[in-house]
Amino acid sequence: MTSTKKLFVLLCALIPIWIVIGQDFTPSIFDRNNGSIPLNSNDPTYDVWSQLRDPANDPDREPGPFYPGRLRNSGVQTFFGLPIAINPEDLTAGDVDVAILGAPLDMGVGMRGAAFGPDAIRESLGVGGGGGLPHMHTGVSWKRELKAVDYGNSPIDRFSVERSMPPVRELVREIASTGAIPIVIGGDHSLEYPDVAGVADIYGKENVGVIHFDAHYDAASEGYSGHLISHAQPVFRLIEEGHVLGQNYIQVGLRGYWPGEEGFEWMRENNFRYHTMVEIERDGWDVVTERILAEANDGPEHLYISLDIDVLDPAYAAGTGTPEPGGLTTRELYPLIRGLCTENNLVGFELVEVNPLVDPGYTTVMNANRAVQECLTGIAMRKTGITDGAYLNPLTVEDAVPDP
Ligand SMILES: [Mn+2]
Repeated sequence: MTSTKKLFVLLCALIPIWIVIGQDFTPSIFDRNNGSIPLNSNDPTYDVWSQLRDPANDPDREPGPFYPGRLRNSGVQTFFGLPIAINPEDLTAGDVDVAILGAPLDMGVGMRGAAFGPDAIRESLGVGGGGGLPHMHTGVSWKRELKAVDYGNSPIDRFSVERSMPPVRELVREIASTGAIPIVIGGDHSLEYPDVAGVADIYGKENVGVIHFDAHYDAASEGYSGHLISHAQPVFRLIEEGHVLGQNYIQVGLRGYWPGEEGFEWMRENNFRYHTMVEIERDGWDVVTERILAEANDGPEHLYISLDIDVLDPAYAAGTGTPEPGGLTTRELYPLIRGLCTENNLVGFELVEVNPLVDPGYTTVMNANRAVQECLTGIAMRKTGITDGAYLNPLTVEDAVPDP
């Protein structure tokens, strides 16, 4: 063998060794035990906003809300038959009090359907209030008192809850920056994270208190099911990131089997105030209502309400992703929502977890529609100068029925 051939054979023998030495032993994303799929922020589709159409060739129009209908209940369907606004200039020009934003996101609940929530609420126009007649309990017509608009839907990345958070937060912030109250119609409860953070972006971290109606506490940590955000986690993120102080976080309606001991300990460590159905069973709804109204007044001057429809008993709201028996009735929930929205400086409201696909009786959509209108009525009462959340219409009760 020539020396050249010997060298060649030696080199060939070394190749497998080089291959082994040259291997990168950092965990692969497909590694069974160490896998992770980090978000690729360099991906051209990462930013949902970048996929929006170019409005450069749209016809010029004066800023301000506009009606998409021809006659009432015809044309393009909007929330409660309201006019449309699509940018902050419209809100400012129209001196808008309330802008209702749809957020069709349901990957965070792990069940298809809540993404149909916004359009189901738009289509449920017939559930009273649409025509602007006064609310019988209060004599106030929110449609006459408030300038409210449909702000369209948020862009959503249907394959990623994480990627959908920034556009929702930006739109909520945009509405709040004009002084209008954002009302977000979900969508699943992941939305509470961008909704409350977007409001806190305007009013300041720790300057907003939250009343959270829910059967569940939704404060699972970052490690929950390996996800960073889902409908089980928004509260944890809001507290850990410092948007809301625990002592200003008030929960209503907890029941069933979640959280367990660990979750209650976390809430206590963070000075949460919570009202379980156990407390309501022991002390009665009226007593607990008084406590909640008092606590709402004992906190920051700005209040946000998060309404997970599953706080209602499934008899009233079976059309939801995680129903839990033993909940509130509509007759308990409505006056409290109305009272909170009347007595407090409300800076945001969300309705989440309505799933029309499992709502065959239409019950959930109907009751959810009315819950939003109870809040709108409260905001309108406040605007007309009524400060008592328990105020009732003299025409329908005080003058007609003698005091007991
Ligand atoms: Mn929830």
